[in-house]
Amino acid sequence: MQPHRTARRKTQPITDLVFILGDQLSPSISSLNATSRDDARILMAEVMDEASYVPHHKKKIAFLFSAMRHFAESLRADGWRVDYVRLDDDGNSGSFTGELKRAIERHGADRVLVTEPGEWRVRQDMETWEDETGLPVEILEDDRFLCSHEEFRDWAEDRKALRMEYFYREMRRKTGLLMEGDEPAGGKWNFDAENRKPAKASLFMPKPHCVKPDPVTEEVLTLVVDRFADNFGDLEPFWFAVTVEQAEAARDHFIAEALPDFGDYQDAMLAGEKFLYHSLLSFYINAGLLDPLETCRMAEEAWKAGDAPLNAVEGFIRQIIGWREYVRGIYWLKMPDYLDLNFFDADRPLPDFYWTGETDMACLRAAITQTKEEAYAHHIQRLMITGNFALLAGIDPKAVHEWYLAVYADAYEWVELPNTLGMSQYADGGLLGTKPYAAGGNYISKMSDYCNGCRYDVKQKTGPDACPFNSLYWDFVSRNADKLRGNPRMARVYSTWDRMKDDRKAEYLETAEDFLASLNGE
Ligand code: FAD
Ligand code: DLZ
Ligand code: SF4
Repeated sequence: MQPHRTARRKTQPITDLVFILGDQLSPSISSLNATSRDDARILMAEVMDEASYVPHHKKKIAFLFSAMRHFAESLRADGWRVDYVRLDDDGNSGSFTGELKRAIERHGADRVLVTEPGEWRVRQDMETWEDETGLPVEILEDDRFLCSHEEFRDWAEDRKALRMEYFYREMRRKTGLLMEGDEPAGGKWNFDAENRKPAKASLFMPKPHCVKPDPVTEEVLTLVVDRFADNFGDLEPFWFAVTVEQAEAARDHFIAEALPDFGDYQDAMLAGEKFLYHSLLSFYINAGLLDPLETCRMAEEAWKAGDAPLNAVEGFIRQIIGWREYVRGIYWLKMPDYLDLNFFDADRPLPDFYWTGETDMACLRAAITQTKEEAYAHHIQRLMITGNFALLAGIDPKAVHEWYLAVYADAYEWVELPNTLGMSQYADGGLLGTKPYAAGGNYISKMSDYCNGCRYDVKQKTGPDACPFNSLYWDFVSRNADKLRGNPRMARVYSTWDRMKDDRKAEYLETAEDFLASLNGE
């Protein structure tokens, strides 16, 4: 960063208005790198449009606003001139465009600088800014990502299938992460086969890194109580990191305490253990407080130092330079049409219990209750509990998408939509996955201990006490036969279904029908 120079500041005309959005809280964001302290006025704004385009979890709003306020302070301390507009400030227009126009009225400017946004809808707004303001608007690439939109398009061009695994190998080669010359460290690109162990409750389970709210956060918490009282989720206890330094401490904590077991238990679920060996870093990476590549390099260092095994470190790095980059590529390649895809024509409304957690199904109750409490659930809960249920029950994928976008503190459409609509709901017909992530109760019983405390019996297949996932699974298979039968990865499933006696099939379908009719009191 450049040294702080104040002497010439007051008389110098401002030339650059730099708009930093709430998920651009990175000290080296491209919009800042394109200007200087002498030439720039920074704008940051809490706006109602962003705070309400879905009914965000209270913790998500509190996290973003507190992190934004802290980031503005750190920029000021570093010599930048910052206009920070609070949600309740007089005259707040409620929108990015409105706040940009007001800032230009206040200060004048020769040009607007902004880093490209994560979300399509914001990009659409940004494209109108030159007309709205009469100023040149430079939309700069977001170089916090390894793969630009152009690079992803080049990679995707002419490929029949856009498989993450091949994209990931490109990213390994590009970064040199876990590479030994041209070969992957340990002789394999992917160690997932070793990563499917069910977890056991342990005295040594890592605890999350919690940060006590400071006065800035306390003020934001009061604002959220006042303005977002009816939103989903518990505001307190609030434990998120809200500064770069605090997020870095959370990362150090993860690398020391949980990374070594991250691989082994990546797919495990345990009642009463909300976090297991996951990193809880997505909030910070997505908001910009942590640099993704630096985070991967630190994990790689832990492996090199012998502090974490290769299967754990490879698995962790794959999620970040593989999945995270890949879903962003897919989002920008396929939007805006992606949002409306609905391969199965699913149209059932989202059951109320997604907002309350009030259901007899212990696995769903646990995943949703912890989502309410923490604005967090780990990947397998999102994919194989709430996602799997919505898929089997034929819930409208857009309603499912809007739920995920609202309830998780790490949710921005660029990352949430491909994960939900694509990976979890197969609404894109198999662009992201080779087959739907659909599973009956057996899978949940194998990977978790939820079934022990459930009013349903996972071993019963049909009837009022049978685990609903069992009948819903076959109902899903039967209902979507015309769309899935041709998929080679579904061949065994359809051969089992075809061999099943008709009265057995009818029992499954009746049980599923009764259960579905009971959702939302149909
Ligand atoms: P860890 O398990 O510790 O993983 C490490 C890091 O890898 C994460 O912090 C994250 O940055 C990255 N990562 C892992 N899996 C993915 C993935 N599939 N896509 C992108 N990045 C990944 N992730 C989000 O960041 N925001 C979302 O809104 C989001 N919505 C999801 C919705 C559904 C239906 C599903 C199935 C997954 C979703 N994910 C989302 C991916 C994943 O569940 C979260 O990234 C992860 O649970 C965050 O917790 P963690 O930091 O403890 O992750
Ligand atoms: C998520 C969010 C919320 C809740 N509020 C704001 C806000 O008031 N101001 C802001 O700049 N950003 C906010 N964000 C993050 C934006 O929604 C995000 O920057 C865009 O969706 C682009 O990805
Ligand atoms: Fe979930 Fe079925 Fe197990 Fe109950 S029995 S916890 S509904 S998988």
